Amino acid sequence: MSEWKPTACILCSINCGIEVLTGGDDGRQLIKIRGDKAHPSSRGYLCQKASRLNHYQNGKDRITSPMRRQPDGSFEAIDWDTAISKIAEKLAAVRDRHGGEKIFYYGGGGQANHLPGAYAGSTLTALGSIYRSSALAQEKTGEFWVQGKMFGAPVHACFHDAEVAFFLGKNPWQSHGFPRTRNVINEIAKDPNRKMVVVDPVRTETADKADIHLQVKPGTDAWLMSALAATFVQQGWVDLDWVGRHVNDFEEVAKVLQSVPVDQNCRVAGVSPEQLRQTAELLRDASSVSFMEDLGIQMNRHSTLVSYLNRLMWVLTGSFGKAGAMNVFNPLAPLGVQTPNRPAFSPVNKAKVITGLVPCNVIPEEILTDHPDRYRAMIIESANPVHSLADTPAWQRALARLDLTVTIDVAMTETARHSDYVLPTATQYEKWECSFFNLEPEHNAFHLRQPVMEPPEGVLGEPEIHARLVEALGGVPTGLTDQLRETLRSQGPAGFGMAVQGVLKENPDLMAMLPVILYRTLGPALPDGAAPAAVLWAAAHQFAQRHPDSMNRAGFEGTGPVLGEQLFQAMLGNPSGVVFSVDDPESSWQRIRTRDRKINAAIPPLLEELAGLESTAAGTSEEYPFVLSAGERRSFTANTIYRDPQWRRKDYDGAMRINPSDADRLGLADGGRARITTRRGSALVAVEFNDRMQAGHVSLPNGQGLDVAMEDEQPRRVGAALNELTSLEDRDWLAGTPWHKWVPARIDKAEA
Ligand SMILES: Nc1nc2c(c(=O)[nH]1)N[C@H]1C(S)=C(S)[C@@H](COP(=O)(O)OP(=O)(O)OC[C@H]3O[C@@H](n4cnc5c(=O)[nH]c(N)nc54)[C@H](O)[C@@H]3O)O[C@H]1N2
Ligand SMILES: Nc1nc2c(c(=O)[nH]1)N[C@H]1C(S)=C(S)[C@@H](COP(=O)(O)OP(=O)(O)OC[C@H]3O[C@@H](n4cnc5c(=O)[nH]c(N)nc54)[C@H](O)[C@@H]3O)O[C@H]1N2
Ligand code: SF4
Ligand SMILES: [Mo]
Repeated sequence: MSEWKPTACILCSINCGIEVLTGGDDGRQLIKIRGDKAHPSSRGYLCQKASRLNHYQNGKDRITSPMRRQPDGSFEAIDWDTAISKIAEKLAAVRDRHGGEKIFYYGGGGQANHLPGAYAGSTLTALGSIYRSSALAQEKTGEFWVQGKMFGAPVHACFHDAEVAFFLGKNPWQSHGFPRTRNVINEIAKDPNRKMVVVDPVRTETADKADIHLQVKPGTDAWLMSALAATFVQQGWVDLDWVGRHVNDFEEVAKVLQSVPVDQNCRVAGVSPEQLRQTAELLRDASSVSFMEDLGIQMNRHSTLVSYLNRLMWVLTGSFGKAGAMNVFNPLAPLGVQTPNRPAFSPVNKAKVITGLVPCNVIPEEILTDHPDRYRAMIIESANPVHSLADTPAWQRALARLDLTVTIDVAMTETARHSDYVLPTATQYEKWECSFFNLEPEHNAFHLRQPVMEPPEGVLGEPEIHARLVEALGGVPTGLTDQLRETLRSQGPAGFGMAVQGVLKENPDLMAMLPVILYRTLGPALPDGAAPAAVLWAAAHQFAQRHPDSMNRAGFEGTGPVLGEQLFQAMLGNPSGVVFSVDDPESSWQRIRTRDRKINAAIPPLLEELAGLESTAAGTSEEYPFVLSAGERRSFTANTIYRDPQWRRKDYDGAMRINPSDADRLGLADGGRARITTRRGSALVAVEFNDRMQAGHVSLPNGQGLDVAMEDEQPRRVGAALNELTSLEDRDWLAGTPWHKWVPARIDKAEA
């Protein structure tokens, strides 16, 4: 008899706890899904997307054997030993001929599977690879850069007890972004003492619930947000005593804001000065404000500047280090692959590498060149860059140019089809997995998920793939793992811990190999096949060392290795997740990592960009009169995790939304077709009349237009593949993040 098994939804960064019933003819279907009330942060909450997870688990493009591309472009199935030895041999050849730094790594984890990234560090170190990237470098790196300069620590909102919630280019009703999102939004909307502000050109579902909707013109947030910030300075509303105690170099910022032409900027942004003033007064009078920005500004013009202006608003309203405001959180482990060597710039374009990530838009340029430092090989894991990153044709050309591309995925994706080798891995319901999206300042929870079924024959988990690659590359000294396994057997965890420390002390270079070493030593000794969790042993001990007080408040007792061991055991023993860190908001002031624990307000290059804003914003042209938002989160989008379009209950074709007045003028029919053309490409799209859109602005949903195998047919495409319409060069000057929300476009009636 089947029983409810705890796991998580893997469709967005919130990773709500779920319980599933497995069954069906082969016993491998997720036949029922419900929210897990025992999950510490989601507490039973789910949105409409989770009930369809069987479309991921039993997706049509699933692969269950390593595949090698033949000269004619078709794929042959090969066995694992051949795959690992050939791949290791070819990667080693690139390393020996051109240098390991020519081997690029992309991915490492999607919305919920972050263990691959933790193990990949070992493989990359064995190869001497140092350049890498992930989807974060096409959305969050500008934000990370500003965050680092101003706070030196990660900060997140506390919406559950904020008096005012401020959403900037973010539609949390659809995209989520904090636990139990819709419940929290509804609570704020219902409470007469709490308010919500939304900055969005579209009247979104979130805007429907807001007290103030600043319906900005697309791409003009820099003007709007600088006018908002300037109002505080020009009206003398800044609490100078607070600023004096907590902020460095405020005068430099105030000087620039003093000369911002507020009314003129309002005109550029299409927002009335009265509404701006009303917003400023609301923020001024609030006891606490929590802010959240997202793709609406991060994939747009002046994106890093707007991330900065957002943070200046935290400063101007005193919204840091208190309940309901912005606060520092303690991540369990850093996101992404960690290796010792972190370059500051990319090798060819000298693009800024932020938090270890090369800007996604730069990568193809650094392959499609004759520069001697170009990348020569690529390992892609848990990501579909050919489809998901700007300029799909450039990515296809780039992968063709490489000596070798290896992709690790559950499915035959658009990227896999352009790879030399494809390694099939277990789905997230077939293996131990976890996410490091643990971003809560007050009660931070971690969820180690157990498999709910065995993987099919022929696939391996990523930790095993990396261990085999490392071994084939000779990355771990022979005998070391045997020796450590023996120590663990004879001396238990404490003796093992000391032995590991001894090994690392003697040979610090082995630090990056630790994940694979732990997987092969501690791993087999863990109960229920939990070997993939072995790397978390190190994460738990490191966390306990850094944040013993936060752990004590979360109910863990003691200090040092005892505390670390307790945390690791708590992860293994709580299949619905565990709270590992509890902090009060005021302690944010002790946890920011700037010189003197004050916020650094001045970022000179961004103040310069601000001072240089023109009196008009970049506009569209006669040739391309519309602004296309290329990638909107809707009720039935989930990146490319669900490949089969059948999962969608609504919006099967992923329609282009257009204001009815524009549509009428162009002679389009609701439910009909249109052709959309950008400087880069063109696509046929379904048309949806939608008065939530302002005139001149159209949107297409993200993650559509996949080439999916449909029952014995050739791959068939449903919806538009957006990145055939986007360009590499349309990107932020500082962070290199793309302007997907601001793509000039032309729309024509499609001939039937
Ligand atoms: N349903 C669903 N949820 C998801 C995902 C999914 O695919 N589907 N993906 C997840 C991922 S990976 C991410 S990164 C998040 C992203 O989550 P969000 O950033 O919230 O999602 P988007 O819909 O891409 O963009 C947010 C808003 O930006 C607005 N916008 C467009 N142009 C502008 C502009 O010029 N200025 C301003 N201020 N706003 C503008 C859009 O109208 C939109 O409402 O969602 C996550 N959650
Ligand atoms: N134009 C435009 N482009 C966009 C966006 C946009 O708004 N507009 N949004 C962007 C954003 S914010 C993001 S985050 C990216 C997302 O784009 P990607 O980084 O490509 O991520 P996903 O679409 O989530 O797909 C992840 C891949 O992981 C695979 N996978 C699933 N489970 C596992 C597993 O357990 N192991 C392995 N190895 N693989 C697995 C899936 O099959 C899929 O191929 O798209 C970006 N692209
Ligand atoms: S997609 Fe919905 S159910 Fe799934 S994790 Fe995100 S909010 Fe939760
Ligand atoms: Mo994302």
